[in-house]
Amino acid sequence: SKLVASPLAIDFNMNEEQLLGYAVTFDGNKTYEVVGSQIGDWITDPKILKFTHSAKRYGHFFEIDGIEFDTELAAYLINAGSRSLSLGEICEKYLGRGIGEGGDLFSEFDSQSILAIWDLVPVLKRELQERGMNDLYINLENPILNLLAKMERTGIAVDRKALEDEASHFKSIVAAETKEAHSAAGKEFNVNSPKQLQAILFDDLGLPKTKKNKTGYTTDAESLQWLYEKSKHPLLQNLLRIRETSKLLSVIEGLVAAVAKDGRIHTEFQQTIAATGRLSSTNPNLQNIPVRTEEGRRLRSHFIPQKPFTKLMTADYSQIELRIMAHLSNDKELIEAFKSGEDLHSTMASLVVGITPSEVDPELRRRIKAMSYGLAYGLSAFGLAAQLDISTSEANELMQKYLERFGGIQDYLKTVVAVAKKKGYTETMFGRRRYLPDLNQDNKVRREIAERAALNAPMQGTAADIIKFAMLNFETLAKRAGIKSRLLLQVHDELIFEISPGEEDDLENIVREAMGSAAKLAIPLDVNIGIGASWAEAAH
Ligand code: DCT
Ligand code: MG
Repeated sequence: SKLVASPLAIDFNMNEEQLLGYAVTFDGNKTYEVVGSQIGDWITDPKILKFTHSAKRYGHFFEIDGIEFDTELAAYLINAGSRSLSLGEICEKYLGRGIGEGGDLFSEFDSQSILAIWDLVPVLKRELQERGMNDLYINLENPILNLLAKMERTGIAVDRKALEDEASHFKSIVAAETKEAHSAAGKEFNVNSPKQLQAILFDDLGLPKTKKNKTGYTTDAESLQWLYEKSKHPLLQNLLRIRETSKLLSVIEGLVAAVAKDGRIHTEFQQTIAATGRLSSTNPNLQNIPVRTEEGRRLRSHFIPQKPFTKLMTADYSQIELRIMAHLSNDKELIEAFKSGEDLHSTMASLVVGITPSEVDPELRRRIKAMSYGLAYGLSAFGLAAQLDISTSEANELMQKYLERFGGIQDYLKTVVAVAKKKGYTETMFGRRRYLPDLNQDNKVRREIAERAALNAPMQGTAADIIKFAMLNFETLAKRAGIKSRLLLQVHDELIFEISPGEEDDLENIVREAMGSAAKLAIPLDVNIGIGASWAEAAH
């Protein structure tokens, strides 16, 4: 360690799983290249400050500490909508020079990369500073990079055998349904071929035509559902079940393939993809396992604790986007509705229609709830109409009434778009920006998409910021308390923990504190916690 000067810029060369070497510079002039899979203890020394590019990609495999600045992460924060975050692209953009063509670590190219990282640091720091995002970078995104890498290395245990059994189970359903589909159609055909499907449905069976597309008429799941309701032809039931089951099957196969030697799945969290600031999960995607279906819950039951850990805990924020909407819009009625402690959606529905909450029927509650989330997520009147199965004019009318009643929300949403148009970007409570150049587009379709993005980016983005702060709070509090229980996953507004024997109560207190204190809103953040022998059992 003593021989390594700080700060240093470092770049790694890896194959699938092994480090092949690395390059460093201590001054931006001279570069040092080292071959081999060994690095000294200094790589985990937090006092040896490092400049990196895309450090989490490496942190997925081995521990790196002391990352002071990551050029990919900073470039993402500066312009979260950018798809061009490779070192070459940001080097072109901010330094006006290239880093050469390909080559491995030990060529000219890589001394250029390492020098590019070094030179980019002050430039990107200035860009962050100018946008007022220094604190967000230092206090949130940079520490989250390290935490996500640690969570990825930890992974989550699964019952591989049970997942394999699920795969066989769903395979046999697909096979049986395919057989039935063939007999319903009166001949064998490839159920996955849109072309053959079109011939059977529209030519052979003469069923009503769906929407036109490039190859004829669409056969997507939604159209098949429509066609089933229209015709009640049994073939469509088989086809729909095949679609649903195949999707689940591919999720399961993805999970099975991802089980590592340690019996755990190590997803990769994408920190620099979503323009809102949300995380996504890939290889495999653990954020898209169906939540609401019986089958989805069964898949979650195969995510389990591994010795010496004994249970899993899930903790999620309830209605976080709506709480943020209440806070940002400062709508008195919405804040009251939250504070009244009665059922939020019924209370809101009663206010919109002018009846008492107890008079609100489930359908009205559902509509108002969809309305609220629609606003928070940037759904159009058209999308709302489709979701509620009502006409667009009915949806518009509902939205009108809703916004009249919650005038603060209406004012807020108008202001958000107007301000974003003027500034060119939206901001979260914590200063995360999203640039939306299309807000000043002449093209109406593109402009309206940008307007909806402007509406929901502050709410979704603030929710993303808050849960990230909660994760960091947890790390601090858990370390201070000396507990061994650990954070495994983040699924949007939910965190999943693995519990060390005897720590249930301590963990619950820490998690409540960490999540509850992540932001000060006009109404408190509400956290639900569940404990169980699997992810499904821990859900609530
Ligand atoms: N959701 C959505 N649009 C809807 C309904 C739900 O986007 N029409 C999303 C956002 C919240 C998340 O799903 C969880 O859904 P619920 O638990 O149904 O929401 P809730 O506000 O907790 O309502 P409830 O009191 O009915 O559980
Ligand atoms: Mg709920």
